[in-house]
Amino acid sequence: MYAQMVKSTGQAVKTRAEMSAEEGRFQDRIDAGEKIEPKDWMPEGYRRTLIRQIGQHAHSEIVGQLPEANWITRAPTLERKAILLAKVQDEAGHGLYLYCAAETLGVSRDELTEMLLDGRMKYSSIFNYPTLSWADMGAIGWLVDGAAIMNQVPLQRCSYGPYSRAMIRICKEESFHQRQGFDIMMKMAGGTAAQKRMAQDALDRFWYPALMMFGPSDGDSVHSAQSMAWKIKMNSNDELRQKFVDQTVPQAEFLGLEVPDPALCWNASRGAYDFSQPDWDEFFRVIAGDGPCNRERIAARRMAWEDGQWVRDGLMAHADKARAAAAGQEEAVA
Ligand code: BYC
Repeated sequence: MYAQMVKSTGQAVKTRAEMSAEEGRFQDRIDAGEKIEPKDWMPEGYRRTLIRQIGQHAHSEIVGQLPEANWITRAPTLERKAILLAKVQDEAGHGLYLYCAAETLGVSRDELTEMLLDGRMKYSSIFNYPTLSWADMGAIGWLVDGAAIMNQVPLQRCSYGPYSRAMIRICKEESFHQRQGFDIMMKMAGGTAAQKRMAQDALDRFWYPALMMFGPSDGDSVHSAQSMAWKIKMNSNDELRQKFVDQTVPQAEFLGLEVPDPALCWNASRGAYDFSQPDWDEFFRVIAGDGPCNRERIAARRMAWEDGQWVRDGLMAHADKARAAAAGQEEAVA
């Protein structure tokens, strides 16, 4: 039933003249900055695009727990372990708010999960890279959560009410995550020579994957034009990538680390850094399922889904019994 919804909506944006009267009124509401709520009329493409984006975002939060969970038992101190555990739990919470937001559009969490497991829905490319050392926990918090915030702060103002409201809480928590990552990097970069090398190695491995999180270059972004017209997306991929680079390079300098890009330099006339693009062939391979950890991540999600089947069955059986008991009581009263 929902196979259609994940099909690309990358068609040309309709002009006013091409819109039906209903579509025109809907676009007026968007242009006026009104929030669209679940029971409001919306074009089918708007609904499908939101399900795709919110669903993929939810999957990213859930799959995103895996690379960090890998380090919970190996965190260097009890304090670091407690902090990392809390962060990973926060990501689970983000996934749940986002699944709830997607459910308001008429898709169930089961359907979304099945689409993730059979490859019809994606999750962020970043989580297909392995976490090889403790410094990677610092790099993920600093760079990955940093990129996530850059992308998600504007989404607090997006046009769909439930998504924008979910973003407000998520962004608050992501800010804490970013700071804890930067704090790990400060400790590592200011530590022994070996610790500093670990921090640099983590930056070397996560820099370009972090830049890929913003999606392909604007010229290759099939959804941007329509999503921006509908305010499902507030900025283009390249705009946010540039903002991220401009914000992060001075932070790397403060840490005494080197961004792994020989072409990186300040462009005074643009008031921004010039930088090298990531390897886009690698990006497209990773999102097509052929990254370093894609198979491992999906296998972990499949195992969790199958292992949890008895819990879902038990809850359904309990709900059926409660419904039958309530119906029996009503009959007795009548
Ligand atoms: N990874 O037309 P485009 C987090 C796909 S943070 C995988 O530009 P769109 C977290 C795209 O889906 C990460 N796929 O697409 C942080 C499309 O394929 P489909 C999650 C990607 O949607 C820390 C195709 O490429 N954040 O969760 O306009 C700890 C063409 O791209 C990626 C969000 O999801 C990618 N990096 O723009 C724990 C934020 N980039 O769908 C967790 C909300 C592109 O046609 N999402 N693709 O098969 C967005 O803002 C937008 O969806 C994107 C992509 C900017 C990501």
